[in-house]
Amino acid sequence: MTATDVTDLHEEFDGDRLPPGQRETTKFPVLSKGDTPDWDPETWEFTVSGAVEDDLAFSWDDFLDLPAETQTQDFHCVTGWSKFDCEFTGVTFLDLAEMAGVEDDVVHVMFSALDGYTTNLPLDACMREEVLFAYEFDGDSLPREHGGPLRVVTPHKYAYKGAKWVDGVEFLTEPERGYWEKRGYSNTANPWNEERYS
Ligand SMILES: Nc1nc2c(c(=O)[nH]1)N[C@H]1C(S)=C(S)[C@@H](COP(=O)(O)O)O[C@H]1N2
Ligand SMILES: [Mo]
Repeated sequence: MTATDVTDLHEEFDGDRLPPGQRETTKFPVLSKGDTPDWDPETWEFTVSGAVEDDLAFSWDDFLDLPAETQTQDFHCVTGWSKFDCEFTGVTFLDLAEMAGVEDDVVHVMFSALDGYTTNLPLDACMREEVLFAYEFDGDSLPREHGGPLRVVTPHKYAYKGAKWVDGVEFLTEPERGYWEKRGYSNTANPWNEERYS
């Protein structure tokens, strides 16, 4: 699959490719609030719910049948490291939103994950081509510790906005805060504005 390069998105935020206060690493550190949760491909289910015309539920096989794309993206962790040129393959948020039919009064989105993690974003921060539900990294299955089987990637935000082990997306008519947003991380998380903590 040919990759779409979205590593120029920093231009939209009037910033350098390396956001302020970040240092580049070629490693891919693991940051999780706890252990990597188990998952069973036979029983795993990914749901799209909330203020949508059609609730959706996908088995693992169904999810893999959805149209996918590959993008080259940068990854910015709030703890200060950035990793350039990550190749992620997955389903776009835009495609899933289109399938579900987002109702007019939706303003916000909550992602939930197998380890109990949650994270939130305004709808307009999700309706962007680079927000992916990714299941491959650099041509292989997404490593379990990095969120396999499925994670969200948000290269326009610090990486805590991308839920690893994601298994649910809920469309909301009021903003709500997720796991780290309730514990002092920035709700907005723009790396070029150093929105780290609130
Ligand atoms: N489900 C889940 N997603 C998560 C986390 C987590 O603990 N659980 N940690 C977040 C944080 S704080 C960061 S920095 C990134 C780290 O992703 P990585 O471990 O692949 O580097 O995942 C985010 N997504
Ligand atoms: Mo993080």
